Amino acid sequence: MGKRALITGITGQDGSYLAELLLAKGYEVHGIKRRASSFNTNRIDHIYENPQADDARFILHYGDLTDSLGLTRILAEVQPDEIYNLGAQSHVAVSFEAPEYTAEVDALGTLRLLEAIRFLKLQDMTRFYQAATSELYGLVRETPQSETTPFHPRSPYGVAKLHAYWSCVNYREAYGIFACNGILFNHESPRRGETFVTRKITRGLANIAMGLQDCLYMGNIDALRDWGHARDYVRAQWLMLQQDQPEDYVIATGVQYSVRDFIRWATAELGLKIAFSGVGLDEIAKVTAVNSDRAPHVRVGDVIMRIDQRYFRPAEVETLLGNPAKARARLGWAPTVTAPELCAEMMTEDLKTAQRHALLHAHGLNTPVPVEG
Ligand code: NDP
Ligand code: GDR
Repeated sequence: MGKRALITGITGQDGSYLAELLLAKGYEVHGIKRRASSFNTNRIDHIYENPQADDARFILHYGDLTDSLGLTRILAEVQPDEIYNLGAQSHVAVSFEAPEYTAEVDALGTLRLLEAIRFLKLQDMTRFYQAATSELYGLVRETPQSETTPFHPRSPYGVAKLHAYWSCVNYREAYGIFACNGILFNHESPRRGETFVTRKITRGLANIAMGLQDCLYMGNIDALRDWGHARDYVRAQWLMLQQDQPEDYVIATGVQYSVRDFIRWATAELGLKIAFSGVGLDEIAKVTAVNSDRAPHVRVGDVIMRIDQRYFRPAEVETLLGNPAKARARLGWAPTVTAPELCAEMMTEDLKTAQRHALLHAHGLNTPVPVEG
């Protein structure tokens, strides 16, 4: 019989790719989903199975990381071989607006799961993956960042994830739980949440190309990140739990670009040439050439990006660059998609969606409005 996995955050970007991976490997996959007033399963609808079927291998449970008893009940029922704790309030900027909730979910939620493993005496059978993050490094002390680089988080999100990181280490040391922190650098995909910077750019530019939005409003476009593809990164999550010993690993590409670079690639995918001008909050990006018909609503001279103070954070993480040498050596893991390739894939998918929305709009049907983020 295949293994049984429990994924928190299964409706998120990583949860959906990880569920696909585990199902393909023959796992029975259980996921915890939050009750919402509207459907929140669009990333996993394609793998949903009839729960009444005897051979169903994909099973959802209502639950929330703020609810200890509910989590403990689900663990007792499922008796998982592996738990992947991907659930989180994962938006850094939002964590400044909702610091207490972020700590409840991201810090204490992790503790609740570890404590449930201990309480139910599952430590000999259940392995635990914690979605740690490069946001732990925050104000970076050395470059590139590795498993031994000191932490200095710069947001309530980062601070909460630091608590979770150490809870994981502590339960490993104190109770022998097979618990691993995956210190993952930014990873993206066409399923990325719409308010994270890469998706905001590809979605916004696709909407501009199709005449559904006028301009993209951005924050700190000089921030530097190490971006990889989510599909590659969930493979690393699984690999960590297949080792003989529980350890923590940095997962990154080892290559760094700016948000500005990402905007340039995304516009180039649309056949647009742009020039940045102005400084600080007055900086803009203007179209200087249109070389294809992928952006039928864009003209030379259009201003397609402006800076908006609203998208700056009270404390910024200016630069992140990971060193994935340990993962390469011990897990045999390597990324397969570069950041420019990732951008091209996201741009293509968002352009298809925008074209569809433009068609609906032209026929007076409902079109989703641009999102803030
Ligand atoms: P998403 O924001 O796409 O997904 C987050 C998931 O957590 C969603 O399924 C969400 O449910 C769920 N969730 C939120 N709050 C709760 C709660 N109170 N109880 C239960 N579930 C909850 O994140 P990603 O898939 O991008 O990231 C996965 C994990 O990895 C997160 O923990 C994130 O912090 C971490 N991480 C992500 C990185 C990245 O670059 N993507 C890098 C490093 C770490 P719903 O769909 O209902 O909102
Ligand atoms: P991050 O991702 O904060 O690194 O956290 P995000 O894509 O939100 O920001 C990356 C960088 O871009 C800058 N930026 C903007 N960001 C957003 N969202 N919107 C904007 O308009 C904008 N303009 C500039 C940001 O200031 C930042 O420097 C992500 C999340 O997935 C976390 O859960 C995860 O832990 C880390 O990556 C690793």
